[in-house]
Amino acid sequence: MDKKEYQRRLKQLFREHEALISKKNKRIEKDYSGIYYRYKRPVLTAGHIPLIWRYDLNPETNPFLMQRQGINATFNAGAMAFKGRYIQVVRVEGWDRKSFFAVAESTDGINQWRFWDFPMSMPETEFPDVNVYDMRLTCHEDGWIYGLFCTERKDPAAPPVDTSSAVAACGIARTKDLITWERLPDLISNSGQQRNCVLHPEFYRRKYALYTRPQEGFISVGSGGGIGWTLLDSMEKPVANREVIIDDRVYHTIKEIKNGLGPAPLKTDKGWLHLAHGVRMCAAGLRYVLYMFLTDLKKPYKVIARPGGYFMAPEGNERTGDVSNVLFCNGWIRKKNGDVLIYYASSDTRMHVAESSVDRLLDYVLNTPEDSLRTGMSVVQRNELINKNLVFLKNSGI
Ligand code: M1P
Repeated sequence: MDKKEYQRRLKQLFREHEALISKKNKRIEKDYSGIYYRYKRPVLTAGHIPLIWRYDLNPETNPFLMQRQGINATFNAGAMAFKGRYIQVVRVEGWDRKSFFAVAESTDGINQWRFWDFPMSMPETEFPDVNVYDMRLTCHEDGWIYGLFCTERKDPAAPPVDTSSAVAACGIARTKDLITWERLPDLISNSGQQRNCVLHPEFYRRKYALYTRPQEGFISVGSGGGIGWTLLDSMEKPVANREVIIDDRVYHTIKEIKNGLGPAPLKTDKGWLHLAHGVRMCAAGLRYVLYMFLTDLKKPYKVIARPGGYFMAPEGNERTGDVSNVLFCNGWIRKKNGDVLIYYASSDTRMHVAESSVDRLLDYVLNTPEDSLRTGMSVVQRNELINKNLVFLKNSGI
């Protein structure tokens, strides 16, 4: 490539990148559900990653202006408000399949998400992580910001021919500035593996409380599964002696195969609002959808409202990607005015935002009927709604 062409291509790359980041998002008003609004464009994609993370920009060492270290996907982000900004701690996956964390920020939580200058340098434990992903952020009342994430390593018990078996554990780190992280030991628990662990923001009886997801295998939860609750004496020596399942998987529901908590729960005057993902099997493979539940304010492990079915499922372009038919959420932000921004990933590929509010979400969890667990009762539930509406329409004269 001659010098002129190189310059032209380089300028074009920067122009396109800036155009992508600057483009304003638009709320989708069509098909009003009353529960939340989706936004039209993904908020973070592989294309949002700074060019200097991907290209070698020097024509001497990169005469074809190639992407030297490409990015495959940006997904499963933790989220929080921080110093007046909206923050996502994004799972960024390179072409080499390794995920790492990177902070992106926006001034309004919807538009113009930009990555900080460098990806996060997460310290390792004495057993280096092979892969890390899906950070849940918790601003704990002890003053630290904790990041709990999955750390994955090759299964040491696997025979040499088995080059894919892995062990998932809960990695733990804390920070005050989202730049420098103190790595703490991985969670020790009695279940074989752990993923989707989330730290509760408040102490419970002077202990740290953790939502877990005990699992036997790396993909299959085996006889484990469900969202668990455990108490830890300390975060420096995190040992989960006893896990109690507070939200189990259930036959012929959206969480038949497995489930896992999403972001840290939001405290409201009616209870703790939880967002989670549920997985079922179908001919197309695993299908991941989001669902919600409410737990008691004083006993955060006690589920007091359990709306049936899914809260959000993949739609349109969200349905396809690296792992298709997946919605996953591990970050949301409550704004001062009570609005809630829900950051969700589609098909392990990109990040989106949906907008709701604490009032709407409470109305949703408190007034959506529970899963009746069988067809006959499901029709009864729907007939109740239809009859109520017929009476209302007749009396209101609409
Ligand atoms: O590929 C879908 C998701 O699969 C896993 O989630 P879970 O442990 O609940 O099955 C994780 O690898 C997650 O990152 C991924 O999005």
